[in-house]
Amino acid sequence: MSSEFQVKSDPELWEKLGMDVPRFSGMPTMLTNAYRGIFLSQKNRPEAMAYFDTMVENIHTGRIREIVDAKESGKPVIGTFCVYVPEELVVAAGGICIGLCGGAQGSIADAEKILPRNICPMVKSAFGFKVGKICPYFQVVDLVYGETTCDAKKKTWELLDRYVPTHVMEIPQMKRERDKVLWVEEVKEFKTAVEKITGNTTDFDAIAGGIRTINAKRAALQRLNSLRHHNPSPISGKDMLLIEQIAFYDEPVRFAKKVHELCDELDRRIKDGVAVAPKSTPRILVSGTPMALPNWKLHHIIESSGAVVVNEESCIGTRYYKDLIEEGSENVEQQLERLTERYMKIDCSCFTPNDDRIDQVIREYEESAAEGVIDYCLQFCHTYNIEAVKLREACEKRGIPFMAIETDYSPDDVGQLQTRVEAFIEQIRG
Ligand code: BJ8
Repeated sequence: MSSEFQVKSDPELWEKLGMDVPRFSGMPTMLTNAYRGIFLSQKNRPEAMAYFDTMVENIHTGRIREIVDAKESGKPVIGTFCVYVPEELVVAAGGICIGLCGGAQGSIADAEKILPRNICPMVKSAFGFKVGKICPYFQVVDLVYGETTCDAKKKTWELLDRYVPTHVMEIPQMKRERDKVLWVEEVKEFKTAVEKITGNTTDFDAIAGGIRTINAKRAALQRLNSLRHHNPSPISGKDMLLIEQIAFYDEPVRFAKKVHELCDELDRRIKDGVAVAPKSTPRILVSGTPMALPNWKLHHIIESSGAVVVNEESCIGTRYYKDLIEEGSENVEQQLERLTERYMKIDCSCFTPNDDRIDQVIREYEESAAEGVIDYCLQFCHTYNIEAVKLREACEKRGIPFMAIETDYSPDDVGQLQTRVEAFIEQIRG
């Protein structure tokens, strides 16, 4: 596939979406080269990865066309930046939900013309995509729904609203009974906003359908993650991360089906002893801040240094799919309560206290038979950075090798990170 792989272009479509076409036209070649080097150079990939390769080839064309067609048939598109915004309700209302977090260095300079430099690269990258008109997903959304998780995000939404209608969901910072009361109210307000834009009422059956669809997507990812925990690993960490990223822009029913097809292949691989690395390969759990497309920097460093990533404790990872919504509610009120309860289990460091997350990392470490933890923190993300102190203590107490990394999207520190990661892997090898 490597030589034929080509990220596709569609200047006519991009023009129609109001993009900066001359500037964006170099992007497919850049992405093609990066993808060939990082993904297609891997040995012994599962054959079912072909679907996800195709999703990357069509990332700026085929998938966008599908979304535009759906829009034209009356399905509005809602963009989100956080796994606290309930996509079940978008699906219930007949809309399309797209994750808009930015993982590229290329849009940072656009953002820095307006935003301060010393804020999280994920926020800058997303904002830069919109102001530079260099992301077809941002161009296609009807509205975006932000949240009040971290300071960088919640203040950026005020500015983003100048470019695209931006609603904000208040996410409490604690998880007491009274916070749950507020949270359920916020979920109801979100439901109303989604209904308004879609023009559809989300009744009991529609919500039940939305919950079933997204539960099925999360369950497929759970199955995949538990298969990839097998030692020796039947799939690389890079491929797993890619699938976790695609989960935020693919059509959910098709995506779940393709994930199950991959799982069936991994089942066979495990039975036949087929793996991407020998059993003796050091196994790393990566925890921390999310890695939005096309941020493959740390995984590529780890896996080209002779280790394999066996788990992502991240919102583009297990935090997104570890919990399902209990089905079988009797009325809409109960559906929304159960939905909120599920969302309240997400253990983002924006909450205080957040000790559940520390326990969760240790649990995932054990389940994935990992041999070391690399905690990944995007620059200027204070909550994850400070929470790394507790995570380090918990790991050290159990004798788990631990390393914290703080970085951004620039390639400048790759050499230095590579040296540190190699030393960490040597420490695991003993
Ligand atoms: S639930 S992790 S998706 S807020 S990394 S922008 S917190 S400064 S992404 Fe997140 Fe929701 Fe939490 Fe997950 Fe701010 Fe930190 Fe940047 Fe972050």
